[in-house]
Amino acid sequence: MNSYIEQENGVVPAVCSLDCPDQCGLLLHKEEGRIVKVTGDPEHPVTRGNICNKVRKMTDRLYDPERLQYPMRRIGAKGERRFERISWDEAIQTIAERWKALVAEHGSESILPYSYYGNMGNITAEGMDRRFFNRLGASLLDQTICNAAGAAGYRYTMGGSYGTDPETMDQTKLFIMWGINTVSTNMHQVSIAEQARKQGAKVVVIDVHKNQTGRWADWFVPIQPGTDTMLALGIMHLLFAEGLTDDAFLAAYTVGVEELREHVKTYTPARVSEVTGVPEADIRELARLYGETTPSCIRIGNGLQHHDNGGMCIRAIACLPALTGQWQYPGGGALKGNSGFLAFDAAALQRPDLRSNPNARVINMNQIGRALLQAEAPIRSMFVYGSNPAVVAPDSEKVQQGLEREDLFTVVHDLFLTETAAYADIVLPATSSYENTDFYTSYWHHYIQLQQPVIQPYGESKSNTEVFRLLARAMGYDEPELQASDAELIGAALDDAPNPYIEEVTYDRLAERGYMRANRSEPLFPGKLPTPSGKIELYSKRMLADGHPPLPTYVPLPLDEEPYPLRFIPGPNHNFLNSTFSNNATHQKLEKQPRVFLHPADAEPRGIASGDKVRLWNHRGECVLEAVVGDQVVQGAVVSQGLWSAEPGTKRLVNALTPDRLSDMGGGATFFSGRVEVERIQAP
Ligand SMILES: Nc1nc2c(c(=O)[nH]1)N[C@H]1C(S)=C(S)[C@@H](COP(=O)(O)OP(=O)(O)OC[C@H]3O[C@@H](n4cnc5c(=O)[nH]c(N)nc54)[C@H](O)[C@@H]3O)O[C@H]1N2
Ligand SMILES: Nc1nc2c(c(=O)[nH]1)N[C@H]1C(S)=C(S)[C@@H](COP(=O)(O)OP(=O)(O)OC[C@H]3O[C@@H](n4cnc5c(=O)[nH]c(N)nc54)[C@H](O)[C@@H]3O)O[C@H]1N2
Ligand code: SF4
Ligand SMILES: [Mo]
Repeated sequence: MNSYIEQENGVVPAVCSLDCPDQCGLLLHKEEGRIVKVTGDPEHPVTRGNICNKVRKMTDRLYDPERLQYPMRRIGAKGERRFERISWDEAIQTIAERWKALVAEHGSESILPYSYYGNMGNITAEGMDRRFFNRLGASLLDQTICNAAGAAGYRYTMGGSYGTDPETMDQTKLFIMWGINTVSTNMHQVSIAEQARKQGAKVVVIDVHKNQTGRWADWFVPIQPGTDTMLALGIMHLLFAEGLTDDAFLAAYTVGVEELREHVKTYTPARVSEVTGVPEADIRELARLYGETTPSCIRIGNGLQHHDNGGMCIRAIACLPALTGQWQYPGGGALKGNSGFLAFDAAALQRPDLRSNPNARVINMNQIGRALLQAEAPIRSMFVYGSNPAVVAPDSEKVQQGLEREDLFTVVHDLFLTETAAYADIVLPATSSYENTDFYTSYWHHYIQLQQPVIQPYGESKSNTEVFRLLARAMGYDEPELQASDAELIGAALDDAPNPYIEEVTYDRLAERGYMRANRSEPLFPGKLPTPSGKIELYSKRMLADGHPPLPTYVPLPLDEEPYPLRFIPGPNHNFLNSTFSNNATHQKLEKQPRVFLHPADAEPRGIASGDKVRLWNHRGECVLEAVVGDQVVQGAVVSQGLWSAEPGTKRLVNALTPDRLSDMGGGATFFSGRVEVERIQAP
């Protein structure tokens, strides 16, 4: 099994471990035991040898001189970045002793794991760690930072994370890229659309910002932030009014069509135009184009759901393909995510039955700042891995205050001394995904891939699974489940998974073949959806029971707690992956500067011109960026790109400004619903 590691030279297969829908097949080129080049694997059926620029430059991150090599203990003040080297034994003993004392004195809930998908490997991100923290009885983390609102909204309509298979989209005739910056965030969706374009397909992009994706579109539709539900309802109104619906499909596969038909009568083009800023004629043209083109596919992005009304927005858009019966056609439908097809046996992997504290409290990760500052039953220790909350979590001033607490015992396991690790008491070095065994399930295409170790662990670094095995031993937990090997963990997740789409997938077969496809991916129809009715729910009783309007309904964004004039949309950028790469010189150089885009009508009254340094602020914090003035962004919104590293002396943490309110559904984040003021500052 260790053959790739032992191979000093040559080219070996791998999978990209980053939190990106494409989940590319890679080739790692080795010389003298080191990876010297990363390219795409032309054999991968979907990604076909093309990879993004940031991962082509991955070796600069893997072998960055700043990469952590050994465990460390803090010797300066929190945040000061002064540490000294310690042994693994000492690190693990220190953590175990501290945790034993906390459990005895304050209960196991005083300990909180904080993690996300810095490495998408399933046993790394949600495997042995879950077993360990279940046994410990720690507080649970609700992992809501990415797609919780949208997943909940889509589930009300469709029952689960099931969408169009990208491999059928060469047949698609109309793509609507809705709130997604595909060119940067899902590049193979662009390649597939390009293929379809050669057969005459059209691409529409609906966004608040005409970024690289908007510029690539055949038709760019600018829209006011947070008003997309209104546009979806306006399209529904016109589809019904103009007889463009597929009534046979609606009768067979949906519930609530008559209620919806009646409900959308009030969403007239005039009303929709007033709210969205999309001209009436464009709304009519868009509805007609959508109603008359088959197959069409809506690629639903994350931009929509990072708003207070984001769950409902995805819920509403997910109704559209049903109205024109798109699910019947290869290449038709919508794609928010496809993780349902590759769902593995999470209970067998994570073992919730090991929970020593079945009633452990749940902390929403979007409110980690608040949670760390709460006086009642305080969190006394936090273990952070696969995430960088000091940069990525909303309302970062609060997060920082929490991390500064002298009485908080913080452990960070990462490849780098991140902004979060700067506050740690103990820092543990993590292996990269190319040093580990794991299995990867895309949330966009239909392939499962196995990663086997390709290089030796860097310095003294260890994988997540190994760290939790060590901690289990040091805590005195003798359950054999806490010492399971990586192969056993993968087997538990896959071998008897209760998911018909992967019934053939086992660890052994995967090890033999490298990757495997979900064995049935298309027959959403005719078939039974995992909704209460088994059909697409245009009207949802479950929503009513959960306190939501049962039909898609437009709810305006709140003004924010304080009435600042501009809506701030701080999304990701092209060359970083969330905050990953933001600390690597190569990738920083590719992005040059953190910038903010303003409409001339917002910039001129403030005396702001392109190139000016500007200060953005609100009641939560401030941030200094370089202005770009132009009508590529809608009036009233300011857009930044990238979660830049918070190097000492800089003020470029965009999350200093973002709200930690939760969205309408799923406890999701509202990164894009905050408001700010902007002013020009003189260059120093
Ligand atoms: N290069 C790169 N790729 C990535 C990532 C990365 O950081 N860098 N991150 C990965 C992760 S974890 C995720 S979740 C995805 C996210 O990638 P996407 O799904 O593309 O989501 P975002 O980039 O957050 O937002 C997409 C677009 O929504 C727009 N938007 C914001 N508010 C609204 C609105 O109210 N209405 C409309 N119509 N548009 C709006 C923004 O301007 C932006 O262009 O990308 C993944 N891929
Ligand atoms: N303003 C704003 N904020 C956002 C977003 C936005 O669009 N705007 N997007 C949000 C979204 S969609 C997401 S998904 C989150 C993502 O937020 P995070 O999940 O925190 O993602 P990263 O910033 O990439 O940090 C991942 C960390 O994991 C580390 N890591 C990688 N592999 C391993 C491993 O094997 N083991 C361990 N222990 N560590 C590892 C990396 O070095 C890196 O420091 O950010 C959210 N924050
Ligand atoms: S980040 Fe995305 S596009 Fe780039 S190599 Fe990884 S999976 Fe492919
Ligand atoms: Mo995400």
